[in-house]
Amino acid sequence: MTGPAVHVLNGPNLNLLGQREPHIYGATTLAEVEQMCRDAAQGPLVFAQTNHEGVMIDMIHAARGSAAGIVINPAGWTFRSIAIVDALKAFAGPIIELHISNVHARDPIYHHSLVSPVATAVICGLGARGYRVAMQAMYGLLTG
Ligand code: CA2
Repeated sequence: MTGPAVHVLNGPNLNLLGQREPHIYGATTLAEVEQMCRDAAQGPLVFAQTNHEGVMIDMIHAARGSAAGIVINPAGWTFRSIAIVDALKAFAGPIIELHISNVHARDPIYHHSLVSPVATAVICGLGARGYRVAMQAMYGLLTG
């Protein structure tokens, strides 16, 4: 484990992944997503989920000291939280915003992300495998 550290941060309700609404979010659980990320990791990996906005802000601040890059699924905060956006602005490394579903094919309330302007890249609509793609993309960004 000599590569750069990556933090994969997941927002509200994603603990329910694989247990509810599989027609939208698929059948893969968050534990399986974590394993997928660990299998793809080329260095230290922090994988976390929280339903609490302040906890997520603390996690983003913690990443400032220890992560080379952040993959974040901000879930419902994507469309609402200036505080999450402000925290991400203070992170110097690459940020990949990830959504399991294709948010643009959904209801208009999911169309305008506040996070995208501060993200390096955005991945959506690939289902849980988007996390694997995000991990590969992140190492590409970090190692050139
Ligand atoms: O597609 C995504 O990954 C989302 O970030 C998921 C969020 C939604 O607000 C975003 O617009 C798109 C919702 C996460 C809810 O997760 C659940 C998972 C399983 C069952 C119920 C909710």
